[in-house]
Amino acid sequence: MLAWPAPTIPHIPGNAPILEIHDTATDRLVNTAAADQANAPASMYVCGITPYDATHMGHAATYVAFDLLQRTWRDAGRAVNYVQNVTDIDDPLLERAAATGVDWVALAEEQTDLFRADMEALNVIPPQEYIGAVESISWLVPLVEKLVAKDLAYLVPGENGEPDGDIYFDSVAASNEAWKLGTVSGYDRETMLGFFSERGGDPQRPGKRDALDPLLWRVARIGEPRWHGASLGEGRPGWHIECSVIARRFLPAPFTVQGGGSDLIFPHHEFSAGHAAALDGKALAESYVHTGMVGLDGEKMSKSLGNLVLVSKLRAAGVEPVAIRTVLLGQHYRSDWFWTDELLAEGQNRVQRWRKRLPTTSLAEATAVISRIRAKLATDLNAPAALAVLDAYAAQEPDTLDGSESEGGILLSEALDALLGLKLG
Ligand code: 5CA
Ligand code: ZN
Repeated sequence: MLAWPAPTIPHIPGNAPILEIHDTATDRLVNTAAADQANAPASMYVCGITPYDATHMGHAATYVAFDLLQRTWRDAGRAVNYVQNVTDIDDPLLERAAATGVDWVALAEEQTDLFRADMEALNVIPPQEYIGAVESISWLVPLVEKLVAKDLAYLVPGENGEPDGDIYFDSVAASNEAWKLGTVSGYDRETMLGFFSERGGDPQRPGKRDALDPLLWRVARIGEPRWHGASLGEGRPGWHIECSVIARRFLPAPFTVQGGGSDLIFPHHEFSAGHAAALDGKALAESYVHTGMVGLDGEKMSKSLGNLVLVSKLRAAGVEPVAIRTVLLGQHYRSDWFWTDELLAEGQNRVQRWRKRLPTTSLAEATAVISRIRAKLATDLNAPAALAVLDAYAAQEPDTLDGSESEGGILLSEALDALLGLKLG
C-alpha cells in the first residue's frame, strides 16, 4: 500500500542526549540504543488502524507519540526503519460495512485515505512500509502451516453448524526461551482472561486446548470474504499473526520497538510476540512501548462506542493541524486523558503565543531553548515538559536585540518542526 508523502525534516545542530523510554515488558526505562549498536538503524513497528471511523484523537495521539520517538532517534543521528499495518480485513470492519450497507473494501479504502490525509496534515513521518492485512495473507499461510506442523497450532471442530477447521495457537506448548504467556504484558491469568473476552478473544469456545489460545486462521463461512489457505483451507487470518508476520518480514528479529496503544498490550502484542517466537525462537522486539488511552466525556474514545472527535472534522472546521498536534503533545504519551474543547482552545492560544515570540529570539536564546527541549524529550519523551519550556520562553521578555533575531527565530522554528513536528511557519 502507499503511505503518505514524507515531510522534509530540518537538521538541527548540537547534540541530543541519549533517549530512555518506558518498556511495558520490564516496566522500566530502557536505553533503546544499548541493545543494538547505537549507529545501527532503529526499527519500529506500530500497529495501524482498522479502517472504519478514522482518524479519532486517540489514533492521532498514538501516531504522534511514535512520531515523536522517531524524531528523537533521528535527532540523535539514527536512521529509523518504520513499518505500519492496516487491518483491512477483520470482524469489526465487516460488521460496520454490513450495518451501513457499504462494501467492506470501499469502506476500508475510504477510511485509509482519510487517515493518510490526517497523518500528513499532522506532520507525521510516514512508514517506509505500509502493509495491508490482505497483502500479508500469502506470506502468513505457510507460517501458520509451519506452526501446525510443529504442533504449536491445532484444528478446532466447528460448533452450531459452523465448519470444522479454525486453527488456534497453542499458547502453552509454544512457550520457549524467547516468549511465554505474560512476557510482554506481565498480566496474571485473571487479567488476561478479562481482556481476552473484551478485546475479540473467545475463551469459552469448546475444543480449545487453553481458554486463552488465540485464533490463527478462520475457515470460510458463507457470505464472508475468503482467501486461499493451501492446506489450511479457504478462510482469513486471525489478527495477531498479521502483525507478527508483517513485522518479521520487514524488520530485524528482534526489532527495536513494538508500539501501539495500551489497549493492545494483551492479547494483541502478547500473541504477536508469541507467534514470532514460536516460529523462530527469537523475541519479537527489544522493547514494547504503549500509549495511554484518550477519552471523551468520561469514556475511552472508541469506534464501537461512537464517542469520537475526528481529526478530519476539526480540519474541515478550519482548526489548524499544528494546534491539534499541540494538544496531543500537551499530554504525556503514557497517560490516559480526555479530549475537551478547552484543551483545543488552549492549544490554539499556545500556537499564537509561540508564533508571536519567534521573531524576537536571539541565536543564543534559540540554542538554549533547543537544548532544554532535547533534555525533556530524552526522559521518556516528556513532551508536556518540552511545551512548558516553550511557554516559559514565550512569556519571557526578549533578550536585548543583538541582530541575530532573524537567524534565531528560524533556527528555533526549524527545531520545533524537527524535534516536535510543530510547523509554526
Ligand atoms: N488495527 C488494530 C491494530 S493491529 C487496531 O487496534 N486498530 S484501531 O484502529 O483500533 O487503533 C489504531 C491504533 O490507535 C492502535 O495503536 C490503538 O492502540 C490506538 N488507539 C485506539 N483507540 C485509542 C484511544 N482511545 N486512545 C489512544 N490510542 C488509541
Ligand atoms: Zn497490530
